Amino acid sequence: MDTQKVSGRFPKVGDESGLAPADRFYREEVQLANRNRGMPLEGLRYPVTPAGMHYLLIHFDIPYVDAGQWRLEIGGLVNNPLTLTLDDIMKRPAVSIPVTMECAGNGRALLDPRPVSQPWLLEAISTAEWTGTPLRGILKEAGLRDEAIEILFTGLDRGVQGEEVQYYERSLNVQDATREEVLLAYAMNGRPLEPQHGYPLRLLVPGWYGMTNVKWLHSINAIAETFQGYQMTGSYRYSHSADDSGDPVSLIRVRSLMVPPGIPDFVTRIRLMEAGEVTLMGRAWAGLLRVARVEISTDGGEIWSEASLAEPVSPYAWREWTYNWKAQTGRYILCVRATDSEGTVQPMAQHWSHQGMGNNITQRVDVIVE
Ligand SMILES: Nc1nc2c(c(=O)[nH]1)N[C@H]1C(S)=C(S)[C@@H](COP(=O)(O)O)O[C@H]1N2
Ligand SMILES: [Mo]
Repeated sequence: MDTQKVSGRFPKVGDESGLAPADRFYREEVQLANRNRGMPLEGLRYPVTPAGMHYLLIHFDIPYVDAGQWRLEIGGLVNNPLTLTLDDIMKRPAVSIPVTMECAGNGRALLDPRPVSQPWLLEAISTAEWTGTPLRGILKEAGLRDEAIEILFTGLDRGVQGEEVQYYERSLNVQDATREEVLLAYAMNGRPLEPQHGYPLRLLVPGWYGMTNVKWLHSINAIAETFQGYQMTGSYRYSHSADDSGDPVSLIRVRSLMVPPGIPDFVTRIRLMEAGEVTLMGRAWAGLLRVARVEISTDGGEIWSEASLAEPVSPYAWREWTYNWKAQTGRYILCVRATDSEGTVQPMAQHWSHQGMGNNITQRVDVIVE
C-alpha cells in the first residue's frame, strides 16, 4: 500500500553490507538509541513494568493522532466492512493480560560484526498489562471470508526503510490472528496508551517478538495472499547475509536476565558489592512456551547452579527467579541462563545473523566484591 522505491538518496552507515566492528558505534546509532530507549535492567524488579519504564521501538516518527477523528477500518475479504470509533471498540468485551514484550533486535549490539540498526544490548524487554478487545470477535462481526489467508495490520506511521517509502505494516496468518489472546489494545497498565506506545490503538500478539504488535493501528485488511511488504520480506528475517532472504522471525526465544547486583560505576556499569549473602534476582520468559529452569553461574559459565522459580505473572509473561549467593571478595562474571519447556537452553555464544534478530545470548555481569 502506497509504497515507492527511493534509491540512492540516503547514505549507507557501516560497511557495504551494513555491518560495523564491535565496540565502535556510529552517531546514527546513538541517534536511534536516544529515540528508542530500553528498560534499565533494575526495572526487572517490577512484575509489571511501570509504563514510563517500558522499552520503546519506533521505526519512523510517532504520529500525532486526534482520537476523535481517528477510525479503525476493517476491510478486504470480509462480508461486512467496518469503520469503528475508539468508543465502539471500548464498548466491546474487554480483556486485560500482562504480556512480556521483547524487541526481536534485543542483543544485536553484542554481535561482532554488528548489524547497524537500533543498537540494543539487553534492555529491549518489558511487561505491561494490556487491555483491549479480542481481535477474533471483530473479525467474526466483519464476516471474514474463506478465501482470506492473512490479516494485514497497517499503522499510521510512514517512513523510508530499505529504500522503500512505506507505512509500518505487517501481516499474520488467519490462524495466528484469531487466537484468543490476540487483542486490539487501547490501555496499558490501566491507562490510555501513551502516544509512543501506539495511541489510540495497537495490535497485541502475546508470545511474538515486538514487531508484530503494530502500533497506531489504522486499518485491518483480510487478504488472499501472503503479504510481501518490507517489514515481512526485507526485515525481521533470520538471514546469513544481505542476499539471503532467510526465515521469518516470529515467537520470542527463551531468555533470562538479572538485576545487576550492588552499585554501578557510572560510566562502565561494572558493579561494586560488599562480601556476604545476597539474593540475586531477575526474570525469565520463553514466548508461548514455559520457562522450565533457570541456572546461575558466578564464574563466567563453567559451573551452574539451579535458581528458584516463582509462578509466571501470566501465561504470556515472565516469571521471577531468585538465587542466594554467598559473595566472597574477588572479581566475578555472573551469568544467568534459562531453558524452555522444549529443552532449548540459551547459548553462551550467539549464532550470528545478518540483521541481528532473536539474539538470546546468556547475560554476563561484571562484579567486584570487596
Ligand atoms: N506502527 C508501528 N508499530 C510498531 C513499530 C513501529 O515502528 N510502528 N515498532 C514495532 C517494534 S519493532 C516493537 S519492538 C514494538 C515496540 O513496542 P513499544 O514501543 O510499545 O515497546 O512495537 C512494534 N510496533
Ligand atoms: Mo522491535
